[in-house]
Amino acid sequence: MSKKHLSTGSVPPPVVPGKLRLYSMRFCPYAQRVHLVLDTKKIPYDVVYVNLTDKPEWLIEKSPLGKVPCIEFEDGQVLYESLIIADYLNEAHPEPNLYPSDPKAKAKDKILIERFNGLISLMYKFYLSPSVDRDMFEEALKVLEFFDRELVSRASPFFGGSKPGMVDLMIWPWFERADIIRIMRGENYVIPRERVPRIMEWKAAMKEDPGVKVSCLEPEVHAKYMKSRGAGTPQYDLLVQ
Ligand SMILES: N[C@@H](CCC(=O)N[C@@H](CS)C(=O)NCC(=O)O)C(=O)O
Repeated sequence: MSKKHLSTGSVPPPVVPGKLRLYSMRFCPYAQRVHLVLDTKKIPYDVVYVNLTDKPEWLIEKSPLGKVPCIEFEDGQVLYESLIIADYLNEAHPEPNLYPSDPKAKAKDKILIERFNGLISLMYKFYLSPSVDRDMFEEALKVLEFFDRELVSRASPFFGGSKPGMVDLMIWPWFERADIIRIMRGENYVIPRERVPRIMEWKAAMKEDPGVKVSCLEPEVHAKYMKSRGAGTPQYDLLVQ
């Protein structure tokens, strides 16, 4: 999986017959959402990692917003936007179904994914903004407590039941990166276990899931990348030998 990120002046590698192609960046949490769905469903795919600072000229032809993730089919058609790709993959490759079969329960899962967006924008401030404070941390903890209560009411190890479902996979990349805040900001920013005990159990269970393990990286690695990004020189190839 440790492949160099292609940059300006590169040519896109030839398509691999029988495989979907995913344009990705090793540290992009949105791209990881798509990796998680592909790996959970064991869909064969080929990854092309892209340098998002010195973007290849061809990226815009594949991904009209110049972002990852983007998937490309053998006939050249593309899809972009992580949640739309994830939903497409779940419909086109129905096993295992990552949503509840009941339409109302499915809609509720989508509401949870939507509500998580508030936490995503807060987390980026913790990674990259020079001014953060305890009030912001408290705001983030309140969102975590909401998710903790939701897990309690579902009375299952995962939001998806006995196995990770779409909610689990769509929010996981930010939990994998949660400790970046402690590493970069210090012990004042440790998530208190007693405030979100079910989330902590869930986090440990997610780390052990076979589909999650494929893309999972340790928080220290994520922090190293995030520091390089904060310094204006993102080390996309941090894991390339
Ligand atoms: N809403 C998009 C967000 C994707 C996104 O922001 N990707 C970042 C990398 S983590 C990107 O490609 N940034 C390059 C840019 O904005 O030029 C999704 O859910 O797929």
